[in-house]
Amino acid sequence: TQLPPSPTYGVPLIDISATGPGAAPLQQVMGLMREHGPALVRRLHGRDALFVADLDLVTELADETRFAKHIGPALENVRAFAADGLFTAYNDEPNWARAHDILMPAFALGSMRAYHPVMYRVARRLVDTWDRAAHDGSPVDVPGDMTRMTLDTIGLAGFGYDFGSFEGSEPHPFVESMVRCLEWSMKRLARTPGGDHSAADAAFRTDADYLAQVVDDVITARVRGGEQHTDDLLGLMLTAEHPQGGTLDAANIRNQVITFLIAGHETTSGAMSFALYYLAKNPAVLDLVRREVDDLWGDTADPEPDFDEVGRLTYTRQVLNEALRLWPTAAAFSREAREDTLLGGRVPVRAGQGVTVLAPMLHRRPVWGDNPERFDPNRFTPDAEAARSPHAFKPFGTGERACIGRQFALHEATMLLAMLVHRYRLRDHADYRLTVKETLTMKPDGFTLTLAPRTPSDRRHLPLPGHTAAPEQV
Ligand code: FDE
Repeated sequence: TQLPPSPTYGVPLIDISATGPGAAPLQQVMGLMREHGPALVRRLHGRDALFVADLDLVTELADETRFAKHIGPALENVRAFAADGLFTAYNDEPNWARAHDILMPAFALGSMRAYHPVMYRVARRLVDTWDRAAHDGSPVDVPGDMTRMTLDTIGLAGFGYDFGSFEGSEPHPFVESMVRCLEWSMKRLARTPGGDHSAADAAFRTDADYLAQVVDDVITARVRGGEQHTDDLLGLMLTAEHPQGGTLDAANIRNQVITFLIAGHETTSGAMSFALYYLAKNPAVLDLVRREVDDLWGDTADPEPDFDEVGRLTYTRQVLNEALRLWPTAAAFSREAREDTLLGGRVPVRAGQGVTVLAPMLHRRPVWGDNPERFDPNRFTPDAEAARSPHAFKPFGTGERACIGRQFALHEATMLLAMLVHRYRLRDHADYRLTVKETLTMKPDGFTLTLAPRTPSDRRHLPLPGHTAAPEQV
């Protein structure tokens, strides 16, 4: 089934126009790569897209002297509602560098200390909701609740705005509009030429206008409040001056807020959902996380993690990384050649042409060993990481356009996972079979768990196999 390389591209070319990309376009490319190898061109209605997952090629693409971030067709569509926000700005748009320089300090590791109390407060909202479900024996909607939590967290930590997502039974209408906007961006890629899409486009406009309206309300509330917040994202954007002069204009601030609300919550909630999925399916791993959290908090019924404790949850962090390896929730990012070049000495790439890195397949390459599908957090011990190329793992993109929210997402997610594992027994009551839903980001679709409170006797651990008791001190 291996196609010969096409003369134009030097890699196999697969035309999917007959079936289209379906509801899971990235998983379709994963399938094509399993069949045809880790570099291929996918042709759809005459539009060609080069996808790669080979470690050597990704290593080349990470070279900032030869390649830069590319705004491909998917991000071009997202620009229809996020414009020149950080994620979708062109490299040479002046607002990218301006906003990047102003906002970087707000995302440095030290700044997480300032967000920690809010992250904890929102994590408690989730725990209160899950306590009720544990009490009733009713299942919890894992990705749904994770999304409630991450939206409230970025809203409060970033902009002092409370979405109150745990109050109603439906997601906040902002989320529904945002998901529809992302879906529109994705489905637009699959359009057949000549079709009439005016109804979809009009519905998209309504949703995009609503997003802008909510954000304008957030900003107005802050400006009216008159308090001098300078410690969150919105405060910085409204007040901070760039070292070389100039502040962000109102339209750009709106684009940044929309960007952070999108980027800061869909991806992080997916990551926590996949991590819980793998914990529910891997009792031995779950047991190791339990040991870590029980060592920290013992039988304390309601531990309140402090900032430094979250940094000590190293195994829990490894679990998250391993979940992001198998299902990096922002699964693809694109690079473009600065000048005409040969990728890997064989694939011609013209200046400005995009190349998309498919992270879930990069994360299954031979550098990950013989059984890359196996969930194994020991792949992320410090020794294992030091022995591996830094380009083998790219869930946060690469280079100067890599994820600015990485520490934010990891702190939030590590704390929540640890709190949940400390508090509940997780029951895979429905014998869940993983199906991954794509809305530009990835999530386990329809994943539910039932919960039971853990008791003090649950927390009395047997010695680890292979560990002998320390000799008695005399
Ligand atoms: C970014 C990002 C990226 C890159 C993309 C490209 O290249 O195109 C990626 C891959 C990512 N990101 C991923 C992720 C994951 C997770 C979990 C996250 N992410 C999270 C988060 C949070 C927040 C807040 C964020 N995030 C944000 C962001 C931003 C703003 C950006 C853009 C940057 C620049 O500058 O460009 C990103 N993120 Fe992320």
